[in-house]
Amino acid sequence: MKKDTVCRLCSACCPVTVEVVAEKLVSAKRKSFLEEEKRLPCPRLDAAPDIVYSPKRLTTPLIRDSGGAGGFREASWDEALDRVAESFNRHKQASGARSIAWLRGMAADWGASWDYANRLMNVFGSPNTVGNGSVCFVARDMAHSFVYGAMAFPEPKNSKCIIIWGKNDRNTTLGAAEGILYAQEHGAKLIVIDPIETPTAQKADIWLRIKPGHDGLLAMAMIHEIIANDLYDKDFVAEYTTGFEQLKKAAEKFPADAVAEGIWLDADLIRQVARIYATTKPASIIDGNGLDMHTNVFDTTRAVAMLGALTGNLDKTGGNVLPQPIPVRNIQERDKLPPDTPSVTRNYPLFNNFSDTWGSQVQNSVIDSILDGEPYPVKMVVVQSGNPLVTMANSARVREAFEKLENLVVIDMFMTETARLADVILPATSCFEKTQLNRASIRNNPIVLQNAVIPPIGDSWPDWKIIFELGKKLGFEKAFPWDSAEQAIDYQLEPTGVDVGQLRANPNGLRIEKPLYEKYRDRHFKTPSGKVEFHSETLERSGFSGAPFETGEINNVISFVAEARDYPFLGISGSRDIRFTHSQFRAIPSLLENGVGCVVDIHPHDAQKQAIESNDLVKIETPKGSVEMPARISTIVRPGSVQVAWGWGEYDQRFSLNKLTEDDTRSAITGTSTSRSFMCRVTKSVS
Ligand SMILES: Nc1nc2c(c(=O)[nH]1)N[C@H]1C(S)=C(S)[C@@H](COP(=O)(O)OP(=O)(O)OC[C@H]3O[C@@H](n4cnc5c(=O)[nH]c(N)nc54)[C@H](O)[C@@H]3O)O[C@H]1N2
Ligand SMILES: Nc1nc2c(c(=O)[nH]1)N[C@H]1C(S)=C(S)[C@@H](COP(=O)(O)OP(=O)(O)OC[C@H]3O[C@@H](n4cnc5c(=O)[nH]c(N)nc54)[C@H](O)[C@@H]3O)O[C@H]1N2
Ligand code: SF4
Ligand SMILES: [Mo]
Repeated sequence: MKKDTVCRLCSACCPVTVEVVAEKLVSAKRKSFLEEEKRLPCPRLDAAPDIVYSPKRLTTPLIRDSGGAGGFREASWDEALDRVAESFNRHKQASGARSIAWLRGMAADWGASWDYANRLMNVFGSPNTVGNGSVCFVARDMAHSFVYGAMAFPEPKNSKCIIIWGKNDRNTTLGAAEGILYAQEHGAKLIVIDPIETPTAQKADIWLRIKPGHDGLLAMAMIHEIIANDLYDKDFVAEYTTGFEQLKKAAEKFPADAVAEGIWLDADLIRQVARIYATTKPASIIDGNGLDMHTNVFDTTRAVAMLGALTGNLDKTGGNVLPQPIPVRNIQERDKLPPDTPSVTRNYPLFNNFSDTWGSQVQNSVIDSILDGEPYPVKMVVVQSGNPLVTMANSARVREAFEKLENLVVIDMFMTETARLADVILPATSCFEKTQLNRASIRNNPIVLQNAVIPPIGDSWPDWKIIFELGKKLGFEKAFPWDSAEQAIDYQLEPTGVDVGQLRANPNGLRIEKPLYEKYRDRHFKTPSGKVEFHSETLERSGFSGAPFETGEINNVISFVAEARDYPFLGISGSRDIRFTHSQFRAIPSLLENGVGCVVDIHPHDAQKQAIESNDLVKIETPKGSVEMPARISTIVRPGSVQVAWGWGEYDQRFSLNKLTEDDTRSAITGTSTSRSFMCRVTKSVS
């Protein structure tokens, strides 16, 4: 039988059709606007049955008794949830509700169950539901929102010029990658900005091999070029923007000739790219995670976002389009928090408050509070759909913090590096075993429902059920009156006039409003001035740069630059592998068996100097730690830099990239530390 749902094996949220036989998932296929033979395959989706029916799935709650020799024993849900509720209450009594934090991963569960976790913690009295948006796209979302009130999404399919800026959709966001291929076939120019010669870069008309972390300088140089040559959209700027003169002045500090060499680029090429982008309409910019994990992400992506507004490509088909969020009920119950309950992320007030949906997003703050008691001690953590021991910067510090916790609860489908430290593990269902509302479709029509297409494996529970039942154990029956996901979704969707029944009857999605462009003509931008803000008074008032990079400097871009004498190579946390999502799926044989994966890419010149040959084991060190990986000799990296494969720490701790990264230097606005690029030492391992 064919069934429709949304794949959540990564954050791309692809609508899919699955084949189910006798309640078993047999296969799954992405939906696409392209004809069958042109669609891009996704190995993870192809392996969905292997993931769902993996013998390594957790199928029952596990408890580690204190004093028990470190091992887990199986437990009933009743006992496990009682244990968790008891710890919640004990900590609340001893140190206050705020001594408990709920830490959420990004990749797996970008859905409404975030609202549920927030709701539970808010009614319990702890403000510490913390996500990982400081390293993922939420910091960029905030930058876009400061410029034009929301994150604008590229519409590459209808573009004539596409800039892919720190993104690799071919491996990470297949729907977008198909749009790009389609546009290229229809004559669109493709410009790729990436320090690595990715397959996407190879297909580009122009590839800018930028120095990691220096994209802000490039964006400012482009803005300067466009303004200085009168290539901007004067009508749009005059009518719908504010702060143009301040932006112009800031950009004057970054002429292409002054910045080019320091960012590994050619000044003529920067000027050429600026001109092509400004004069080929419509043009879209696809910005990505390559820009996110740097301390300067906020101003960099503000400058990138401004390019779209400056050239009149904002909210036009084929440009960068503002979302049409649907009016769902906010069910987070933030107002139930007692007043004066500062969250551990309180040092980042602008980031905490910019969006009702996201809330606290500076994950390192949780580590500070556990280790340093800053701003107060956290003693218990619940990790939901995340693997922080592998995915958070500065792994050694993260491990130290998790080992210090009095209680750790992990909600996951697999036994992870993080779960091994837990005292209670709650087994979650996979995305194919649960119904939920996708955050993606709340922000952008059409709404597509994620459907449970098969029953739960073993005694695993969907995340919503785990939270609702824990809520009830804690005495919050009123806040969690629902017995099914459908009831909760209907409650949340009530203001839209749409319900689960209607969504199921429209498996390809339901639009609340037809797609609209140039919405700013009769709806204001959701900024304080109602206009596009090239200069933000809110930021200026808070002591930050009103226009991006107003001081003319970008500092602290790459980790350990001060130690470069001992750590002379520039290490880059590599692109995502299409077979895996972050630390996930290395235990799935059908995904592991195809080809190499965990490698460090070294340029032939550098390899030759140290007599490193292909597959030799290489040690990479930073002041924080070291990893070892086989070498791949490759010209995709620039001499003097290496690309380190991402996400292998779950497979083998020797490969765990975040042992190399630091979280000492952070953006004062978004708390982001640099996990993308670091100075390092590269030597052949002696075996
Ligand atoms: N297969 C797969 N898909 C995924 C995921 C996954 O783990 N695996 N994760 C999901 C998640 S949570 C996210 S956030 C998205 C991310 O999706 P993408 O944004 O596509 O992320 P990456 O592939 O990590 O990085 C994109 C590109 O940025 C480049 N880059 C690195 N540093 C810099 C820099 O300083 N400047 C510039 N201009 N480029 C740089 C890298 O070389 C890489 O080619 O993918 C989602 N989809
Ligand atoms: N150096 C460096 N650090 C990075 C990155 C990088 O590129 N380089 N990328 C960063 C980015 S953008 C992100 S988003 C983070 C990702 O960080 P995490 O979110 O911690 O990444 P994952 O490894 O995908 O962990 C997700 C966990 O959720 C589990 N899971 C899957 N589905 C479900 C479900 O439905 N319910 C529950 N309860 N659990 C589920 C999986 O088994 C897995 O253990 O890492 C960040 N860290
Ligand atoms: S890209 Fe692949 S794994 Fe990610 S949501 Fe789409 S089909 Fe699933
Ligand atoms: Mo992410």
